[in-house]
Amino acid sequence: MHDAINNKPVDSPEPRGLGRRHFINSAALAGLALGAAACAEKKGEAAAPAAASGATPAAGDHGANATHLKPGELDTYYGLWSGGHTGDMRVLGLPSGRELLRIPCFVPDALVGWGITNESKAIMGTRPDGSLRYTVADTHHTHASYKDGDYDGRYAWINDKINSRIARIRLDHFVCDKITQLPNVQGFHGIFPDKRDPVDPAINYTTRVFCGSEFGIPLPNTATEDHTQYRSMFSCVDAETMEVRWQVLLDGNCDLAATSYDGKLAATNQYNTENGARFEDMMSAERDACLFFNIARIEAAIKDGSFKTIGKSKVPVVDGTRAANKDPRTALTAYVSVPKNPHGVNASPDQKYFICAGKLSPTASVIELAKVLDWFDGKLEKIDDAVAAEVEIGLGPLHTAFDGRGNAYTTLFLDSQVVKWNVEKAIAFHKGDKNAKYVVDRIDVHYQPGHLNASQSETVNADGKWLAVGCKFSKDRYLPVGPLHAENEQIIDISGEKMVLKADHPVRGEPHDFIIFKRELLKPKQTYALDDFPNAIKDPKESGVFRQGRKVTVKVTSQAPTFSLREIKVKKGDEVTLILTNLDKIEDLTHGFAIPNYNVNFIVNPLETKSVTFIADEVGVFWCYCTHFCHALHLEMRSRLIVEA
Ligand code: K7E
Ligand code: CUA
Ligand code: CA
Repeated sequence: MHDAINNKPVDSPEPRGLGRRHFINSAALAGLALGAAACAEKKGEAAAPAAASGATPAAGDHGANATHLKPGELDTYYGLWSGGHTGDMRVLGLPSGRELLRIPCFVPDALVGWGITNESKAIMGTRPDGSLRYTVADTHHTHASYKDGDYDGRYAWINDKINSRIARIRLDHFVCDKITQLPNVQGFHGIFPDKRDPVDPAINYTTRVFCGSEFGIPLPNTATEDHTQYRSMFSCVDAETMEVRWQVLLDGNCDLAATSYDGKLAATNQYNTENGARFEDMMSAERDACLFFNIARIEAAIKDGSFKTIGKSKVPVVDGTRAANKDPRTALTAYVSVPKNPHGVNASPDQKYFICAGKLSPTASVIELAKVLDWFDGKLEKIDDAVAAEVEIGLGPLHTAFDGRGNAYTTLFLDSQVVKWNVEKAIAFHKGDKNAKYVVDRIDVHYQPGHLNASQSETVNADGKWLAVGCKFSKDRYLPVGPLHAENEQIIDISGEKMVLKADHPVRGEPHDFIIFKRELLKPKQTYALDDFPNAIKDPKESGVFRQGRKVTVKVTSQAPTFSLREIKVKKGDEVTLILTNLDKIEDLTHGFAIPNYNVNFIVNPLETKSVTFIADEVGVFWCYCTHFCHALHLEMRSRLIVEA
């Protein structure tokens, strides 16, 4: 074991309360007595390369496998990262690991004025008094839209686990354009877009996004303590309208989600299939499930009217519980048995398998998708015969990535390692070939990794070049900055047989899921078009202060280094809506607009229009100024708001 934490006795008093570190390690130790012994032997072969390669690239590290790019050199991959409970999405360049942008979606962002402007508030959702409905979020998973098995650069989605929301990001402007709250769901966790339609071959791109939910709740939600009435649901969101199309009632709690390349199957790893409400009860069963959804059948059942609705929601809900789906010929769902409390489920790029990681079991399960379809067709007697392998890989397996050469890379949370293993060899070993050496390599990471992903990993074009790992603990890797440590993201070269650790990057808490893909797949726009905004002020001559009773509309444009209005006069008590269009068309010429004491600041990018609404309740002169450096006379770029008594 790498650190004392893992050796802590399960029952030792935990002065800091039930921290996540204690939770995961003690839970795992409780469930792992056997596996731990088995894996201890394998540790001997572990990870010399990590220690040897270290975290600092050697001097002269350059060329195709360099992570340190020279000044002005561009990255070759984009990465879309969930921010964690900062509630936003991060955009990285890879392999450098440089953070290029944070895209606000669920929570306010002071840089761009997300949550301040009317346009962003309309997307985020407000209470009747105009205040934001939510200001916290916990983003875990981000995935992008597919076409023909690879990303098509249209959209990405990201989840908010706290308030059960899913946000869509437009990948042309890198902005959030829609947010949907899932009804009757708590602990919304895994998401995955479908890769094509299960029925219509012409639809070879994403039209649905699947959403798991982790916490069972009473349906409809009432204050009952009887946890036998608590259920989770799996939801399908329309990729275009962002409306919830349907939901499936389940046994157990969803963790991650995966989709097949043929569009026919989606799956979530289910833990707590015993439906316990308390910690101990959630781990009482030795086995849980990878739960498969037959998408075509679910949608046919809804078309036939075989559904109910729950509470105020109009979303059709079908019954996906075990008891209701015993007959394979009519089943909407199939529960494939996997060891207790599984976590990640990932689709291999050869399109054949879903890999389930054991979390509390030191194993990975390989499920063959063709066999799951056979079961639904009545051609496979036992659904568990779809399991092609269940092999030991190490302690605390969470998430799996792929290199397109038949190898899988799984994070081992407790071992603080990434293990590289060969899927076909694991299958051979499971079938009885005890000479099949399926573990190819192990590498130490620092420390306790959650998600990992490889370049193009979950696409048909997995290219096996780079692997990034989101470590939850950095401990000694950075200068100490008080009790809150940076998280540690590490970049590993996986182009060879052995993994090579290339770089450490500190990151603000906290990393979860991400994807890495070739930069050619995106065509970002550098400016807006005036017509993108119905309220655009197309000519500075249209500027002015327009009054309708107590409602005042202020129309302003910006062109470096001036705003079109030098003075804006309103009266105390007016409801002021200020619309600002940036008429500068040049790339990277962004202005800001701040109003002292009125809690207003937002930016307008080239040809972008935004608006804010506030009550002018304080009399006086307020220097509105440009907050975003735009010009040599940026500091002079001002306008006076004069609020008269
Ligand atoms: Cu493993 Cu929420 Cu994807 Cu984080 S989950 S690590
Ligand atoms: Cu305009 Cu700074
Ligand atoms: Ca941490």
